[in-house]
Amino acid sequence: MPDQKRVAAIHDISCFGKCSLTVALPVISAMGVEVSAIPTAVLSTHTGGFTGYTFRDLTDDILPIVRHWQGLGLRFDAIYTGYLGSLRQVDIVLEAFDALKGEDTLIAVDPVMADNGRLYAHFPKDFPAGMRRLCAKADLIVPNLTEAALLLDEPYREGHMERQEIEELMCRLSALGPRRVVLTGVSFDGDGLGAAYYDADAGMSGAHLAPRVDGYYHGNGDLFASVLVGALMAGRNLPDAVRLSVDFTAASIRRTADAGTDRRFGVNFEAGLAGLGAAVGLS
Ligand code: PXL
Repeated sequence: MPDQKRVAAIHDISCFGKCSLTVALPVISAMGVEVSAIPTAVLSTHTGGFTGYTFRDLTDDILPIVRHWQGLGLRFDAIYTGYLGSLRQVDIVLEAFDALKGEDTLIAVDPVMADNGRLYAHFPKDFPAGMRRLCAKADLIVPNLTEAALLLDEPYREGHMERQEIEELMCRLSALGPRRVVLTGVSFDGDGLGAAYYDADAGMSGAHLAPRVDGYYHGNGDLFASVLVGALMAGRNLPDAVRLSVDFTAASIRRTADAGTDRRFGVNFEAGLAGLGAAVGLS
């Protein structure tokens, strides 16, 4: 048996509407990887399309959790961050990195803050600058195209891009600090949608696309990044992990579209979890 990997996942809990921790926990666990959770906020639903949701900010709870874990001598193979509850959490999460990371810990930052050209509700205008500081300390970042533009302080461009433009974009993102970049929501033509990857150390880049399903499905960025982190922890290399994440996310969206489920509720990934485990060698 390979040694048991352990991930610390730092995201919100949206009590309804599958995203963040309610996706990261089952998905990474299904890949045979242990996940511990640090909730950044608790909301009755996510903020994408619902109104009247509750929002409990847990900024002041993060470091006490981290210090307790530190006292227990816990070690993590990856620290994986997503939606933060406040700008102040950037510095707190940076402290958490220092407190919890070992020599080989993968720091994976999904700079969750925007999509379709717009910042999510609640985030102040200077949030992207905070996220940039967090990304600078990451080994791997997983932005979508809107987040990439905000991180680089460049205008967001809708639609398809040339392969070379995508590669240059990933190089500029890597120059912020992370050696590996996985960019989501990439398309080179009308039919395919997926992700591109860049590894500065290996001098390697590429992309994997799946057939496009029209419409915006909430939580699919969290699903993608969770599969990616789980696959890397399960020993897959970056191109294989990206391929698995694109295909799993696309299949989950397709299932949801076929069922006609409300797009705000999150995608049906549950039906694919056993296959995901099998894909990383679990029986
Ligand atoms: O899926 C990203 C996300 C996570 N958590 C919360 C959100 C969003 C996107 O809107 O609102 C609370």
